[in-house]
Amino acid sequence: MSESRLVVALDLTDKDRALEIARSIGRQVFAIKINWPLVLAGSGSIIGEIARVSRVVCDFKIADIPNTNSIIAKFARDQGAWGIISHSFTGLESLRSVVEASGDTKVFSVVAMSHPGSDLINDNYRKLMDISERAGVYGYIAPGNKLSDLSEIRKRTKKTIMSPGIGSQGGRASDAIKAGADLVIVGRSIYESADPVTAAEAINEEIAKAVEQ
Ligand code: U5P
Repeated sequence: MSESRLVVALDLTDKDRALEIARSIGRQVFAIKINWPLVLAGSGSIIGEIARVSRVVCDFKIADIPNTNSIIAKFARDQGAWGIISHSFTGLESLRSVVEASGDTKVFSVVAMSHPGSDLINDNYRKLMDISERAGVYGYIAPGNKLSDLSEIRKRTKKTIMSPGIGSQGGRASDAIKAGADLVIVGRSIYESADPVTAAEAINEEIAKAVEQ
């Protein structure tokens, strides 16, 4: 079977449960994404702990001045993060500081979001992609539940697109893949499930079928 395209978001504040899920699904997913809830519940060392069982994407949506951005990005890199998510609306200097401090850790910039009310960002994806290209990002975050935005962004880049908005936010993994996502992010539909391993497997199968079509 080809490699999974599933990135599981573990937005839990129960560190033990998060580690339990990470250890059980680590080998069947592309990566595990961690966000502020899990880091604030424990410490940044959770990045390294999860990195032992899976690639880790740090979804810190970095959005500050260049110096602060560099400190955050370097921390994630030093803990062993495979990827890091940054905002781009703060401008070229801020995003470039993330790219420079990340070293081999891959930087994904947010150019459109999945939630209601994200129009301010989504209406500006062209400008945000321009900033991101100049900063040298590795890939993009674009919504898997807003397929017209996702496919417009796909048309403008060959870079890796990672898409949230699947399951609890109404999107379908297969639709997001067909609209141009390379990787799909799924959180609650997996970590709130009674059986996260089976839930992740079902999404892997749905994606594999969509890729074959
Ligand atoms: N996320 C979004 N939408 C975005 C950018 C990031 O949902 O536009 C993140 C959320 O912060 C969460 C995950 O960590 O992706 C989606 O979780 P869920 O809705 O699948 O539970």
